[in-house]
Amino acid sequence: MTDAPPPPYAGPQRVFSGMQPTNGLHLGNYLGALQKFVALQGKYECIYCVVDLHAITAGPDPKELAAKTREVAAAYIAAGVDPAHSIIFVQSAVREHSELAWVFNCIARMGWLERMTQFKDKAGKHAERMSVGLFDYPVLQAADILLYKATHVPVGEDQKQHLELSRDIAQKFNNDYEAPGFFPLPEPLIQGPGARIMNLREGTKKMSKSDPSDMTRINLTDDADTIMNKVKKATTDPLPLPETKEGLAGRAEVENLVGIYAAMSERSVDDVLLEFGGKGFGVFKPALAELLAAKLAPIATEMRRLNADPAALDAILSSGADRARAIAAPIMAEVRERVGFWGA
Ligand code: AQP
Repeated sequence: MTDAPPPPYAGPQRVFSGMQPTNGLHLGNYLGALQKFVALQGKYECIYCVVDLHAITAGPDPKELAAKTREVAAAYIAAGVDPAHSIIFVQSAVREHSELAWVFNCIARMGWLERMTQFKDKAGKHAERMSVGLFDYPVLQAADILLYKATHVPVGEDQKQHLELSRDIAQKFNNDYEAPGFFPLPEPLIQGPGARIMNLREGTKKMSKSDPSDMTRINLTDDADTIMNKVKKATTDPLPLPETKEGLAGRAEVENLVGIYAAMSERSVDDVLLEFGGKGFGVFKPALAELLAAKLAPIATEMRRLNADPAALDAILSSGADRARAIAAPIMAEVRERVGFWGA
């Protein structure tokens, strides 16, 4: 006799995602994740978090953390996340994130975490000098998602492996605590032309907040002159743009710029090459910079307006934390009960 498969998760469909307030958001964060945050509203109940517990793995200045946290919340709203519908809140304001992360620390295996390529990339040759928090980051991420029993997680491609770990943790918890179907196995929502935006100087590295050079990324708050300067200085090669997608093979930096143009103009790469194929970067780069400046300017303006009123942002974040806690607390109470904690 074979065991029947565990029942599928039968709870509500819910979206959860977050971004770290380590530095201002960039075009990769926008195209890889934030644009999807906005598009998913109306289709799902959406919960968007500013993940400050994650940010302290990078040791930010405590005097700046709260301001940077508000800035990420402002970016969410300026890009189109509506706080009247979606929940926007700060991770550290809902203590259950840390509590569930500890339970998951006792579920996840060292071998699972040792395979995480993002830790290897961030630690480089100095893993032994890194904080335990940076190593443990994907376990906290699993807790963030599963604390709300989220079923869908919009992220960039770099987060695919972490999402697989979240699924493994959910499944092992369900098995270990004889709770079939208790946690959903969250689905990453990664597809789309902006899933992996690369560094403007090195097409093999992803665009990142923590890169020491600001010239490697387009920030959401960059003005038109800054964008033009960064795009003009972006690495390319002496050849003209190819006529077809196949011609981008082996030209990572060019592929990245064409991909950005396609994503920002909501056109296909083929369509962009139909217009620019055979032309030089003297034509393409200014067109790309102008497109970026036109699309990002309204977001930057709205971010400035929101950042000028920190009390209003705090009110949104407090109400978001109350709404998040109302979902998280009963789920955490059930976890405590299943784990067998005293008083649960
Ligand atoms: N280059 C990228 N292309 C597409 N998506 C990206 N994301 C990040 N970089 C790119 C997505 O943005 C979301 C927020 O990520 P995060 O704040 O948790 O940090 P991260 O993934 O580590 O991104 P950064 O910008 O590189 O931050 P630092 O330098 O602080 O580590 C995620 O959905 C991510 O996939």
